[in-house]
This record gives sequence, structure tokens and C-alpha cells, in this order.
Amino acid sequence: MDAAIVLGTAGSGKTTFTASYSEWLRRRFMPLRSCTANLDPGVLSLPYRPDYDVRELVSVEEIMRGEGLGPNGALVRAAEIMVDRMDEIVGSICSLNCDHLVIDTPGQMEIFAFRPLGRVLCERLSSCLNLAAVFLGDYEPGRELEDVVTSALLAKILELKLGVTVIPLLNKVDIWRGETVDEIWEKVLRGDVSGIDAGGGTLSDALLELVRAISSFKSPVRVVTISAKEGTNYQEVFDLLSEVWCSCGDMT
Ligand SMILES: Nc1nc2c(ncn2[C@@H]2O[C@H](COP(=O)(O)OP(=O)(O)O)[C@@H](O)[C@H]2O)c(=O)[nH]1
Ligand SMILES: [Mg+2]
Repeated sequence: MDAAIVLGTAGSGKTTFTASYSEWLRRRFMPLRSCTANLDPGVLSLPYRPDYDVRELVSVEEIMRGEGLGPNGALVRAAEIMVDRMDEIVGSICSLNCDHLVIDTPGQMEIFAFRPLGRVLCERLSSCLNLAAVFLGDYEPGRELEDVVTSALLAKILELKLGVTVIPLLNKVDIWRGETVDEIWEKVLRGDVSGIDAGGGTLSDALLELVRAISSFKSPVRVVTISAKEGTNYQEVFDLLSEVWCSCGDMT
């Protein structure tokens, strides 16, 4: 089973992407089976019907009620429970009878990425799935270069933390107003600072140093712009994922 795990900061569009991309896979590859897994224990409602839903095992809402915790404390607790019950989670996901699987992750990325949960899960899932990740960069007009650099760095850090290839995607292209953010993002991933206007000053020098540091990672720098809302450019997303699954491509 080929699987794409969907990463990104809160509100970057992971859930929207999971819904629309799995639907695109279903139509594109019929009669192959396209499935979804929800690994966000805190989500209240989903725009897709998951074939596996972690909320059957652990739900933030129930923890808040049962243990008297606030939303953040309950989310942390939920992540701990997920690690404790990893065998059940991985067992259920691995036994799904699907050809393609899209895995939605917790709204708040730090729960997944900066605690043991994400690493343990990716390690375990890799034993039964062909696993690759997509990272949704969340760009809205008005964001600064710092935001693009931070997002690109996050994608790279996730790759190191999780041990899976992370494909950067720039989401919400439908609300850009003729901006060429993808070009800046690609330059950042490539460590190419020529022509990047960081605005001057010490902070910007440090930013450019960070951009250079990113180039020491040898991983995909082709950035696909998408709209999870409108389902734009999904063939390109699939092609990039396929290159990872068969490890035969050159994504640079
Ligand atoms: N305009 C636009 N909005 C989007 C897109 N993808 C997601 N959103 C919106 O961004 C918000 C957060 O999306 P969601 O999928 O819940 O993000 P998650 O927290 O990463 O799962 C919602 O209001 C979505 O409708 C997109 O491609 N274009
Ligand atoms: Mg979500």
C-alpha cells in the first residue's frame, strides 16, 4: 500500500487536502481503492469519512471531560496515549485493504513532530507501508520572507525528525494574487540566496545564513503549488510521491 502522510502547521489545510486528494486518487485510479486515516484525536468534524479513525481509541474531547484538562493538556495526553497504543493503531492501519492511503495528522503539528509520536508512528508504519510525506506550506498574501524561510526549514526539520522523505507543497494558491512565492521557496530550499531581498540588517543576514544551511540537505526542492480547496495540480503531487515510493526519481 502506498501512503502519503500529510504534515503542516495548524490551519495549513491538512484535513482539506486529505479529503480532496483522496477523492482525486479515487477517481483517477478507479477501481483501485483509495483510503483515508484520521490521526487527529482533537478534530470535531471531518470533510471525509475515514477508513481508520484514531478517535475510536482516543479523543481530546473525552480527555478534557474525563480528566478536567484544557485543550492543550488534553492534546498532549492524547499523543501519549497514542504512543502507548501504537501497536493497535499501526495494526489497524496496516490491515486496511487499500491501494492508496492518505493519512491526516493532528491539527497542531508540534504534537506530532516535536514529541515521540510522529517518529514512532512513521518508523512503525514504514514496516508495512510505502511511506512518504507531504508538507503543506501555508502561504497567504502579506506574509514575509521570514515566513517562507521558516516554513521551508520546518519541512526539512520534519524530514530529519521523522525519517521519511518530505515533499514540500505550497497550498492555497487560489488566494495568491499573482505572487511568485513558489520561486522564492524553491530558491530557499536550494540554498540560493542570489536575488533574495531580505531587507537588510542583522536579522536578514542571519536569515540568509539559514537559507544557505538548508542547501546542505539533499532532498526534494521542486515545489508544487496546490489548492487543497480546488484540487489543483494533484497529478504533479502524485508524480512526486511516486518518485519517492519507487525511489527512482531525481527530484532536484
Ligand atoms: N482558500 C483556501 N483555503 C484553504 C485551502 N486549504 C484549506 N483551506 C482553509 O484553511 C482552513 C484550515 O484548513 P484545514 O484543512 O482544517 O487545516 P488543518 O488544520 O491543517 O487540517 C479551512 O478554513 C480551510 O477551508 C485552500 O487550498 N485554499
Ligand atoms: Mg486538520
